[in-house]
Amino acid sequence: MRGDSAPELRQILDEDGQLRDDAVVPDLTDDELLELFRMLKLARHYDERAIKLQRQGRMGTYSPIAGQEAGHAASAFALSGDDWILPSHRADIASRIRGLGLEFHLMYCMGMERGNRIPEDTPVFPVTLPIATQIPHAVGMAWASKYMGSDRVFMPYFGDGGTSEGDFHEGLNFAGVFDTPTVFFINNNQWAISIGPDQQTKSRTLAQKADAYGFEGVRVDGMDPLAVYQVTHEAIEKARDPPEGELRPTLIEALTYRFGPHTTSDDPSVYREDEELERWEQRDPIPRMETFLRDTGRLDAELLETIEQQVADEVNEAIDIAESVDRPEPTNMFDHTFAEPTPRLQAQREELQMLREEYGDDAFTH
Ligand SMILES: Cc1ncc(C[n+]2csc(CCOP(=O)(O)OP(=O)(O)O)c2C)c(N)n1
Repeated sequence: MRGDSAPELRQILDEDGQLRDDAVVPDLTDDELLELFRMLKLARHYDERAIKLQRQGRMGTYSPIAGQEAGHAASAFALSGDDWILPSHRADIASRIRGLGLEFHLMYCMGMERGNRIPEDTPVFPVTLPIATQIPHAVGMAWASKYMGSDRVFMPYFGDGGTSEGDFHEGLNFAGVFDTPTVFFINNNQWAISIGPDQQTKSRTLAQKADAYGFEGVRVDGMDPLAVYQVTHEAIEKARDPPEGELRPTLIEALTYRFGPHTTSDDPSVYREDEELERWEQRDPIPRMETFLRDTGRLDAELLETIEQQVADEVNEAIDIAESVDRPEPTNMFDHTFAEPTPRLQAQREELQMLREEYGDDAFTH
C-alpha cells in the first residue's frame, strides 16, 4: 500500500528546545555543541546582511536560508577530513563549514566567477544552479573515490524540487547499483519556488523514495540541529563502513521551511499563506538550540554576546574582502558563451553597451 514504508520523523529536541523523552544528545563535546550553535547564528546573520546588500544594490540575486540553518549547518558539521559537499545555490553555510570563506559566496552573488573558483584543498564542489545536476556528479565522484580505495564520503545538497528531476533518479539508481559512499541530503523546505509538495510528488515522504534504489531513507526534523547532526553522522559512518548486508548510501529528507522568499526576486505572498509561515516559525532551529544550551548550563548571556560579536565580525570581514575585488566587465558574459559569438549575442552585447552609455552602470544595480 502507498506510504506503508514511510520512515518515522527523527527528533531529539522538541519545538521548545527541550530534550524529547528517550532522546540521546549526540556524542559532541561542549565546545563542539557551542561551535554548531555559532554556525547557526553565523548563517542567520549572514542571511540578514546578504539580503540588505542585495537591497542596497551591492550584490545580485540571493537565495535566503533563514529557517533552514540546521539542515545545512548541522549536516555539514557531521562531515570530517576530506569528505566532500556538492552544494546547491542555498548551501553557503555548509560550504563555510567545509572550509570555504563566506567571501566566496558573496563574490559569486556579485557576479564574479572567482567566487566559484574553489581553492584546491577545499572539499567543496562549485555551486550548481541547474537543479539536481550535482547528484550524479556526487555519485560519480564517490564511485571513483571508492574505486581508488579512499574512505571519503560525498554529500550533495538539494531541495524537494530536485527530487522531481531525472538526475535525482539516475544518481540514486547508480548509487545503489555501485554501492557508493554518498549521503543525499534533501532540504525539503516545502516549496520549489511556487510549486508546493502536492505538485512535487505523490509519495507520502521523500525519504521513502530510497526504497526503490535498495538503500535506507531517513526522515528528520530539519529544524532540530541535534537530530540533523545525529542522522547525518550515522549515515556517514554507514557510508564508510556499512554493516553486513547493508548498502553505503543514505537518502536523508530534512523537513524544514524557508521563512523568506525563494530568492530576492520572489514574492511568496502570491502563493503561500501567512498562517503556514507562522506555524513553521514556531520550530525555528536557533531559539531551540539556544534554549537547550542555556538549560544545560553550556551558554550564558556573556558567551552569547561574544558569539554574536564573532559572527558579526566574520561577516563584516567577508563583505570587506568581496567588495575590495574589482567587479567584472558586464560584457564578459558574452565573451565566454561561444568561441565565436552568434549574431544574436552580438546584438545583445551592443544593446547592453548602448544602455550603459545612456543610463550608466548604476541603473542596473537597483
Ligand atoms: C534544471 C533547472 N530547471 C529549472 C531551474 C529554475 N529554478 C531555480 S531554483 C528552482 C526551484 C528549486 O526548488 P528546490 O529544488 O526545492 O530547492 P530550493 O530552492 O527550494 O532550496 C527552479 C525551478 C533550474 N535552476 N534548473
